[in-house]
Amino acid sequence: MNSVAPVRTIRLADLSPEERRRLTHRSGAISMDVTSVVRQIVEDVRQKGDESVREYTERFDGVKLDSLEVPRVEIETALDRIDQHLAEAMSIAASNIRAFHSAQIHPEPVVETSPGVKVWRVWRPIERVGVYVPGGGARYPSTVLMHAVPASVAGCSEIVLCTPPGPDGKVPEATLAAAALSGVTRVFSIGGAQAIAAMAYGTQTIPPVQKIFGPGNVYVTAAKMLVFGDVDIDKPAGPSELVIIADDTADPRETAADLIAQSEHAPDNASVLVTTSESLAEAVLSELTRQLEDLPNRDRVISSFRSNGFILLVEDLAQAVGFVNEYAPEHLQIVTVSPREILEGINNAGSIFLGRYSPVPAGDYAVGSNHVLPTSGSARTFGPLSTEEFGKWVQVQELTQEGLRSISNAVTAMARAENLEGHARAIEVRFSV
Ligand code: HSO
Ligand code: ZN
Repeated sequence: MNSVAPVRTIRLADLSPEERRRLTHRSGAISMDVTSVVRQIVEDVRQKGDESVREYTERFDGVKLDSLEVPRVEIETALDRIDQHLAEAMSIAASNIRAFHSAQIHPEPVVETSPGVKVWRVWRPIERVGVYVPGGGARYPSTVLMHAVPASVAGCSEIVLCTPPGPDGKVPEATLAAAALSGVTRVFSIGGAQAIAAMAYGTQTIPPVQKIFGPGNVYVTAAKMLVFGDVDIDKPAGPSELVIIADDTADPRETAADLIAQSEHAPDNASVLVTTSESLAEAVLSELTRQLEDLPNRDRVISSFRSNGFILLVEDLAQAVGFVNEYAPEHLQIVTVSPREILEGINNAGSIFLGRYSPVPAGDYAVGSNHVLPTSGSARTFGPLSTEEFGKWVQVQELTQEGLRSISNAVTAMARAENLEGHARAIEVRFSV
């Protein structure tokens, strides 16, 4: 091949510790400039409500909205107006997402820590949640499903969706259809930092929510960070990432297609192949060049490959596992002789796809697993979006007189050691005559 390689190839053994650190480090930091612009928007919306939301929508989205809210009837009829194949696809996806997310909350056992001392937890939903879904070039009805289905499974009573209006002032029909399928209660055609502020503080028409979810550009993310504290937020989403661990049993065509798929979301995505096989690496490079030729999103992929993509040659699969744990990818695909064996060693990854028939795009849409995942290395400490995040456990304790008596000395001794005489007396008063 005489064309330039679409991604660089690196040999792990050649890297200095510093180079290795740079390769695994991604930053989620937001610049001060963005934060100061967003602070103004958030303050304006907080003080002036709808009027300010309208002004910013006109300025940033270029549309003058009559009504910020999409009428209920438009949401309810959207499924009939979209292509029926798409409607069917979305309802399959929604039902698989519902099945998987319904299995995430189990009633917990009542634990009797001593005779007569019972403690347990009950699950309670967050009452009002907000979901932000980006617009612009990207249309993500799948992201509506990934948030709103778990929210409705959790039992949230108000699920508000905000998404920017298109140039015609409208929300895409497929987004409305996804809202209808997943139990969204109200849809507003507003976007950006102004939408986040509106959901955080409420306006004349937009109800305030208690937790805001959903991906967005840096302005949306900065707004979420600013309102955090007044409301809860999910984890900030960075550029999408995939690491594939492959040995010489992997198919180069499939591997190249998977790397390309993950890099077509935006020009800063990361697709990484970690392999023990030099011949696979070479074959993947020529496949990439070939498959990119007629890809509609080719420019984004090329730019992602240039900035964050690479092929890493390792000596054995143990080295591959070590590297993945350092990198902590959002998505990990394992295409080796025994993927489940490799799985045992993986500690840090958001969502793991085992074997050649488990490509990431299947999970993006229809497996039922969640596609909202920890990025930028946050898979070291966080997991995927789940039903749990739309509610909370509440702790309950119930003691009998004998139960309380049996632990009373433990309580009073510790209370007095902490100089909290009132605590001790609140126990003793129940046993004095
Ligand atoms: N791969 C993206 C999710 C997505 N893919 C949405 C298609 N639509 C981040 O996990
Ligand atoms: Zn995707």
